[in-house]
Amino acid sequence: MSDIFYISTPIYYVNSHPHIGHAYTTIVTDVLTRFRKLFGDDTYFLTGTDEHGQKIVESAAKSGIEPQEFVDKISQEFRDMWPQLHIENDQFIRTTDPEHKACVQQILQKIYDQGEIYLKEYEGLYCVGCERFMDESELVDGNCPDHQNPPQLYKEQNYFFRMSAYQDWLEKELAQNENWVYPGRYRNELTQFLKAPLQDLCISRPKSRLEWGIELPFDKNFVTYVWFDALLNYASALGWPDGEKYKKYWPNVHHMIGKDILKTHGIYWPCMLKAAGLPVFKKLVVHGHWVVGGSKMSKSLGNVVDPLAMKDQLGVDALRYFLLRDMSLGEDANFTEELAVTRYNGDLANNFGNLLNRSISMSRNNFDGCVPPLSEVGEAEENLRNTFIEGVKTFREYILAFQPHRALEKVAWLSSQVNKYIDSCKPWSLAKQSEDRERLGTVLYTALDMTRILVGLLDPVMPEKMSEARKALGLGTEKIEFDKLTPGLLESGTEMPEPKPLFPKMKLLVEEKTASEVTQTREKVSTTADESKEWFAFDDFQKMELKVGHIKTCRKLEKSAKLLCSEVDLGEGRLRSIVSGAAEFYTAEELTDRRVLVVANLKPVKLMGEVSEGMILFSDDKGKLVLIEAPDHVNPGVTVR
Ligand code: ME8
Repeated sequence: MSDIFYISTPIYYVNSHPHIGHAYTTIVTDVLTRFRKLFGDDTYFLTGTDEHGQKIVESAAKSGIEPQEFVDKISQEFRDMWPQLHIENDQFIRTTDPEHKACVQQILQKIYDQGEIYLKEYEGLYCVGCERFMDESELVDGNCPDHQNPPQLYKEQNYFFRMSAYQDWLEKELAQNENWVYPGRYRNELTQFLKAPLQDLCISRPKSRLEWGIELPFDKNFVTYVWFDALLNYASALGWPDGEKYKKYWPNVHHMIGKDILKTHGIYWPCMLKAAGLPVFKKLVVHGHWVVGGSKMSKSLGNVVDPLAMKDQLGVDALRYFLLRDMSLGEDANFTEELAVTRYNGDLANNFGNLLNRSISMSRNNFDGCVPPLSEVGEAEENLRNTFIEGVKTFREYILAFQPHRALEKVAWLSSQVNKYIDSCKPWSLAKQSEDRERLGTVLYTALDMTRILVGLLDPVMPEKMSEARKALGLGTEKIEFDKLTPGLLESGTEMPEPKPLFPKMKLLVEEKTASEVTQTREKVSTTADESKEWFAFDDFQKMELKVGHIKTCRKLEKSAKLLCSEVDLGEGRLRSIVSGAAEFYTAEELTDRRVLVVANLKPVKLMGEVSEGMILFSDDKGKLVLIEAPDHVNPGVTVR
């Protein structure tokens, strides 16, 4: 039976134009939806725009037009952009849609009738950028840290939702459900936040100050607070309470969001759902931010990346690939054109594109333009086939675990394995001897067949390019079903048209440094070494044994809030037990199956009763630990230098 998979993006504010951050969230959601479809699930993908609130009114005023005309225009920009990025959402919701407004009013009335909304005089500091009241402790030098300006002081009567009443319930939900929020460290952030008493939530704005919003059904003098309105889009879009889509897809809801809106989705939203009597969503998936050249994207810095300009430069599918491959979902990532081009050349042009091109060309040249016959299969073919069977399985697990970056790393590795196989079998030499013809056919068939599997795995990420790749392999335009992504299913004798390079090499925009420039820089560094620092010699460094390890299993140490104990394969024929202080940042499940760097010759110690025989390396950013990973294709036990 197929699973139900409903996934949403945030609905984006229409106070500014779509940028690469919005594009990333929507592309990653699109890719995950396409994969789930490929796996046979019944999917529904929602995105849209958030159109009420003070900041929209201010932006409309700056443009000199009425709010309605303004939101129509910018919402249309988002709507028009998505197909250009090969995004296939099932629905695009706007919070100015009449059906959404009716739903918000119905839910407000329901909660009001239960006595969970009350009126009170309130004084507070309001940040228009965040569209929320802020606590003084959140400010930095009197400014909102995200928007760099001071919040405004408001003293007014407002309606409040008794959110505080849900604190205990929410704490329990978070504690009981390890997988509710992914990655686990965002769950820890929420748990941490709940250590302070939860305040009731102000859910109205007086019309005397703001008219642009959904009127409260129980008081005409107020409109609804924009976040209370916006969050409900996830249910209103499906036709809550009795729409067919609602009945089918709720509560199999997965919300994909950026880390900036963790609090509204991880605290406000579950409390609102609980109060309204709706089952709570299934999973909150939180990704990090793209930073540009090391800085946060912002209009004032002039570094906001336009997805359409990037698409024109890289091509849509290569842009989608880069965004998914280079951001470890959950972490921040750097966006530069150079990184994008380097990734393109490395993974797409030199690795996969080259594989596709050379397998087709050699087969066409030697077998009348067709897929060659497969003869006797040897050890090399058996090994490659098994690697692919295992690889496809792992790939699927990564997708189901919301780790598309790891899935794509796997594909790049599989592709390089086929290239290595071709290099070691040397079909160009086999082609010279007529007695090697059968062997030549087997090698080229195997290369083409594995390439076909890679095309199937890459299809949800690069739909247009993979449609071209299928044509190049003579497969026609139909997508390859997931259960056909197994070796041996390519038909010998299939005609293949003359290949055109799918990913022609791209020029780096910034010239690479020449070898002599690099050396000069090194020399400079060595002469400017800080004398006051305590340096140690290279020989000392060599005393340390650094190795690649593969975490086979991991568990939390019950007696400790901070410690995790991993069983690590270091290629020694046994597993080492290593304790790390990372439980605040990673769950045991998240660390399992990672390739890591290990200090292998640390003297064993006992920590909380567990022997620890080494140290797993993390970067430590002011106390925040981030795992340092080795690529999947490096074997356990390999030395790190
Ligand atoms: O917050 N990197 O809308 P918004 C990655 N309307 N993703 C980014 C990003 C970056 N640098 N910048 C933005 C709102 N995003 C509310 C949401 S939902 C009920 C209401 C993405 O236009 C990321 O998904 O400010 C982030 O959470 C979202 O855009 C914020 O979009």
